[in-house]
Parts: sequence; structure tokens; C-alpha cells
Amino acid sequence: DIRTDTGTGNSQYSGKVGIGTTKTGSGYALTDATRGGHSTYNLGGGSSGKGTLFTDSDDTWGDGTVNDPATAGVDAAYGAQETWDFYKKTFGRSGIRGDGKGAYSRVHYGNAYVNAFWDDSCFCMTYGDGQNNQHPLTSLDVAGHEMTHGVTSATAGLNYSGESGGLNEATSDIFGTAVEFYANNPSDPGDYLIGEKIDINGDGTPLRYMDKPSKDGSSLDYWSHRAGHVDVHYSSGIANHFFYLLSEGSGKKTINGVAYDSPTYDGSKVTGIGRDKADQIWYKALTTYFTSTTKYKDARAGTLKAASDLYGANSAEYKAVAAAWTAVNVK
Ligand code: ASN
Ligand code: ZN
Ligand code: CA
Repeated sequence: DIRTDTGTGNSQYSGKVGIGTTKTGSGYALTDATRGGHSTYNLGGGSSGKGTLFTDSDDTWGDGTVNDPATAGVDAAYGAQETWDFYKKTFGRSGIRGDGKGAYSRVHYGNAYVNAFWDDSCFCMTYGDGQNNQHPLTSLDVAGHEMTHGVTSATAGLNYSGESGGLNEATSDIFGTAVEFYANNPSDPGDYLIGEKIDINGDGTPLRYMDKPSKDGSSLDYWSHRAGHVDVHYSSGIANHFFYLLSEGSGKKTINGVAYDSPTYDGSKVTGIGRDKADQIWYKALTTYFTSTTKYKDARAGTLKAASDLYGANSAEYKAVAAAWTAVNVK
């Protein structure tokens, strides 16, 4: 019998947060009964099995630093919670498969492991501790990114290679970013950067930029025949850039104190329709029109159909979708 509860978490990246926990006989467990029973486990440097469920005697979790192993657990649990709530509130989706069932999260994977990943076979996500075990990959946008891989797998099933792989990766960046904006946490305000909290490059720069993906040195800003051949984390740039342009428009803009400058392939000017509408269009396309083999040309067609369904074929939203794809050379 699970008794729902809200504990207090001291996270590394999101400040002090409320987290769903469960009252047990002797204390509390990091199991969120209100969100499908999502549980958070400590691998303690291991790389297999579930690890140990985090428990706590007074329902105040972590000390906000890497010195306390529970801190990364707090960030991971908070990320899963905000991602769950984002999908529920924004799209009416109950969990990754829409069946109300929670996944689980594992933290402290391996030694100084600089990655995080979703795995369909365990229906779980896993986080390394980053460089020198000081920067766990448990920020909100990364958690939203990994959990979204589960959603993509349960819906469009975009193959994780070639152009469909780039669209799969972009879907995770798009909704990982949407989760960050949704959470509206003052310690980690929404931005169009991926991984800005985890210092993955050791110099304070983020992992990826949606306004101009090539700023990372490798990602593609525009479609070209290279799109099907580069790493999926680089071909995702085309759709990330599309999504930024559709949401915010081309040119210079400052949002939550971050300056962006988004170029277009042909020098055209794109006017944004706002992130909320762009989210709805991408989600409808993902869950209705995209398939395992969708490529960029098909993504243009699928998002146009979605925009037509939602806003009408003569709508400003439909026209903006067309303009934003053209601006990233998808015609
Ligand atoms: N962090 C990476 C991702 O989710 C792991 C991978 O390459 N699959 O994309
Ligand atoms: Zn990914
Ligand atoms: Ca971010």
C-alpha cells in the first residue's frame, strides 16, 4: 500500500524542490506514487542492475552538492516529475506510453561517465556523474531529453540512424527544452540551449544550441545531403533550428537573459508563433504522422498536416511552419 507524499529535495541544478516520495514503515522512499510509481535508484558506480532505491528518514533529500549521493537522485526524480507533468498538462498524455505507468531512473552510473541514456528494454533512464564525478548529467533538460526518447519510441518509433535518427534526437531536445520552460524553476530558467547546467565541455558552454546549432562546432544548421550521414546528434540541428525559428522567429532575441541570433538559409525573415503552439504541432506530428522512416522532407509534410489539423490550412501557424522549414532548407 503506497502512501503518497511530497518531500523536500536539495538538488544540484534546480535549487530546493518538492519531490514526490512515499511513506514507508520506517521512513520514506524516492517513489512517486502520483506519477505512475516512478522510482529513483542509486547505482553507486555500478553499471548493471537496478541499484538501490533511495530512502530517507526525514523526507529531506540531498544536500545540494555532489558530496551527498542523494543529490543526483533529487535532480533525476525532479526531472522525471516535471517531464511527467509537462506531458500530462500540455498534451493530456499519462506517462511515456500513455498508460499511466512510470519508468524508473538510475543515477551514479559507472565512474566519471559523461553521458545519460534511455533504454527501452528496462523502460528506464540512466545518468553518469560527468567529468571527475562532479557534474552528474541530471539537469532538467537532459532528463526531459532522455524521457522523451521513451515517448518517441512508444509513438513514431523514429529509427535511430540517418535522417530519422536526427529527428528522433531533435524530438528529445525540443521536449527537453519544453520541460525546462514548463518547470519555470528560477535556478534553471527555460532556454534554447541543451545541457547548459552540466558543464560538459569544461568551459561553461552548453552541449547544443537550438537557435544556431553549428555554434557547437559540429551540428548542422540547414538540410543538405550530409543530413543522413552525420551523427544523429548533429543532424538533429536542422529540426532544432526549425523549432527555434517556428517558436521565436529569426534574428536577434533575448529570452530569460540569454541572447539568441537565429539565421536562415536564404536570408528570409521568419516570424515565430510561440513555443506553446510549436510544441502542439510537433507533438501532433510525432504521434500522428511520423513513422520509423520519416525523413526531413516527410517531417515538413507531417508538421504541415498537424498545423492544418490544429489551426487550419490557411492559418498563420500553417504558413509559419512552411516558412521555418524553408528557412532550414527543407522544401
Ligand atoms: N545522451 C545520448 C542521447 O540521449 C545517449 C545516446 O547517444 N544515445 O542521445
Ligand atoms: Zn538523445
Ligand atoms: Ca536548457
